[in-house]
Amino acid sequence: MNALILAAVLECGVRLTGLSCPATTVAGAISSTDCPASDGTGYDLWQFSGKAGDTISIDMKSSSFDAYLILLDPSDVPVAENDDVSAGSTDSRITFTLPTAGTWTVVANAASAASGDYTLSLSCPGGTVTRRRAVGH
Ligand SMILES: [Ca+2]
Repeated sequence: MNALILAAVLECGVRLTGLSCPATTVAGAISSTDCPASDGTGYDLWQFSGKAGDTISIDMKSSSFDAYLILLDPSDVPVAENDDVSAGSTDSRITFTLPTAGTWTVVANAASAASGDYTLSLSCPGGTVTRRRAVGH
């Protein structure tokens, strides 16, 4: 779906938990019983807690359907979306630097009406070591 039609999504979507930093992979399924978006595509909403300044990566993979990802900020405003990670793949990836801490939501979606299993991975800066790049001013 396009992020422009998210209003209907947020009205009926249950927020799933299980994604967390520094790295998690969850399994899910888009089914015909999901609350559909207005374009007929199914989706799941996955929450995670993010820290300001973290550059996170989200990967959605499916062998059953064409994956589509949207990232919502803590106010449910779409801030990033991706259909295909590369020309040769229908999987999706978002890499994004979180400007604020809070509860972010991943919309795991299909690019067109379809159903099937998928995996969703979250990767955040790991460990307790703070890495800072020196800046020249
Ligand atoms: Ca795709």
